[in-house]
Amino acid sequence: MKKLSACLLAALLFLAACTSEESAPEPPPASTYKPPVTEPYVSPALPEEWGDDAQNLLSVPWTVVSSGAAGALTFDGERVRWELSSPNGSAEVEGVPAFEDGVMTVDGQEFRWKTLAAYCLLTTGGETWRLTRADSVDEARRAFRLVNGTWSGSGMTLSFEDQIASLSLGDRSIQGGWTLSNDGTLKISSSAEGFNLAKGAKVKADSIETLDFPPELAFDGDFSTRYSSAYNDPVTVTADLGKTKTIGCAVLYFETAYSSEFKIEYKNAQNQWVEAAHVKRNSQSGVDQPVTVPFKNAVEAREIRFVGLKRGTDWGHSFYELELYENVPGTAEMKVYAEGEEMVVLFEGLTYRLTKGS
Ligand SMILES: [Ca+2]
Repeated sequence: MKKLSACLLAALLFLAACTSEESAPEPPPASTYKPPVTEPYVSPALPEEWGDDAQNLLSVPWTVVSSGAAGALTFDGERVRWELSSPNGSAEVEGVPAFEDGVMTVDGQEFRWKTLAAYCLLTTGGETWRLTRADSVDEARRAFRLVNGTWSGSGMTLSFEDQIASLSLGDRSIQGGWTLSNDGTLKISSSAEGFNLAKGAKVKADSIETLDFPPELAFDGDFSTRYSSAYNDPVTVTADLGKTKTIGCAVLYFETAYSSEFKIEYKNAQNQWVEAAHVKRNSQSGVDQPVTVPFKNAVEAREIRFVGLKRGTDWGHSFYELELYENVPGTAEMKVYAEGEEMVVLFEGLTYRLTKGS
């Protein structure tokens, strides 16, 4: 998988619609696809005493997408059904579930799980399976065939490896976590969970408001804790990532005390601080409106610093989190469905027919 620089990727994704026809001399035909009409999935009511944990696990059906295996975890409002078929054999467990201490027991078998944005890691019978949401088991089974391995054709390559999907089209590419909904919408997001390179960095600041707001609170992955500077300009927050990483973008989640002008700098191989981005903003932005800062070029660096040049309010510079990513977060959305042995992809108004294998 070729990785483009962050800016190039951002620009290409943004300009996708205008450039795709020029870069592909013989484009695939325009789409005439109509998504299948399916009944919306109605999640069963769960007993209140089961709590949020059960809600996360049983309010949608899940299908197994671990490679080499097929299966599903479903709940009909009363009974849980776990079906699995893998090279090591098959299993079927069904019964009324019981929950205790984060463990679900069905017919004597224990299930432990961790639900992420689009996935569930389910451990049972001594093995862990990767599951993805599906709004009906039939759809899930059909989708299961599509979300494994590498598919290519018509200048497009689409591959699924572990929890990461990669789309490559001409000289554009995007890589990240993915979701597949029951109408066949496949969404790839390049800011996948767990890819924030700044989390847990060693940090220091030349200014803090009080000891309640030290800079490490902007690197702890917790959106309820924050850094805040004293009420002055400029301020500097320096993060040491522990080792050199490729960084193409920062994402800041400001508090009410936002910065109206700031720079992100990195330390180059000659130990000089170099500007990666310089941002001037007019409007306030809270924790629910992250500020994405693409770097001019992706950089290789171990140390990164935030330089708050101008405060947006009379208070200091304050943010809940400063995240760093290799790529500019972005999404690519397409329709996919199976037709015989082919995967048909509808993307930017064009139809691509892919076959399995690279
Ligand atoms: Ca925080």
